[in-house]
Amino acid sequence: MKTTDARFIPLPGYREYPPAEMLERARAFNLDIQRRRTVREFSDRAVPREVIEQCLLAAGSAPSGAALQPWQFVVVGDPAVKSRIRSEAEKEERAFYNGRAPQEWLDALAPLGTDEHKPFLEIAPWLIVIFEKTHSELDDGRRVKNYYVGQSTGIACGMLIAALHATGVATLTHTPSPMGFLNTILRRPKIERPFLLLVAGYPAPDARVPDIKRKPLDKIATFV
Ligand code: IYR
Repeated sequence: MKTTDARFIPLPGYREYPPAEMLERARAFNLDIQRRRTVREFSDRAVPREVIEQCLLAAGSAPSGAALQPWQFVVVGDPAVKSRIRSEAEKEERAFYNGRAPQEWLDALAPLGTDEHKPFLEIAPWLIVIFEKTHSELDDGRRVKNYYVGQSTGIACGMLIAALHATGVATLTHTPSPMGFLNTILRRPKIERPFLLLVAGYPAPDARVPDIKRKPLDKIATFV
C-alpha cells in the first residue's frame, strides 16, 4: 500500500474542556493513578473475565508503529497452566537470585524485598502475558515487519495497567528473565517475544507494599 492509498475520516470523539476543567481533570486523574501500587500479595478471589476483556480492548487502543498493533495478549486462568508458569519462572528466578544477578542489581532490589518464590503466579486469578510481535499478519495473509515494537508494546502495557487500576484490579509487572519458557508453555510462534507477565487480581486482605516514594516533578521533568 502507498501513502496515497490512505483513507481519512473526520476525527471522531475528541473532547475539548475549558482550561479550569482541564486542570481539574488532570488533578483528578493524577490523584487516582497515584493510588496504584504494585502488589505482590494477591487474593485468590475471582475477577470476571469480562472485566479483563474490556481492559484489554482499552490497551489495544494504544498508539503503535505504523498502527500495526504489534502485541498479543495471552490471558491465563487455567490453574494447571499457571502452575507450569510458576514452576518455570521460579527455576529462572532461583538462578537469578543465586548467582546470575550481579550484586549491584540485588542491592537495587533489596528495598522491594523480592526473592525467588513466586506464589502469586498460582494464587492470582489471571496472568496476562504480553508478547511483542516482530511481524504482523495482514488480512490478506502477507507477513510484514513491525516498527517500534518495544515502544508500542510498552505503551499498551501502561494503558492496560492504568485500565486495570481504574477498574479496581491490582497488578504486578513480573519479568522472570529469560522468559522464553512462555513461548513453549503457551505455544506461541517465534515472531512473538515475551515482553511482560502481568499478574492481575484483588490484593490479599493483608497485602503490604514497600515504603517507597515517587520522585517529585522537578526530578522527573524539565521544561525548556
Ligand atoms: N525478576 C526478578 C527480579 C526483579 C527485577 C526487577 I528490575 C524488579 O523491579 C523486581 C524484581 C523477580 O521478579 O523477582
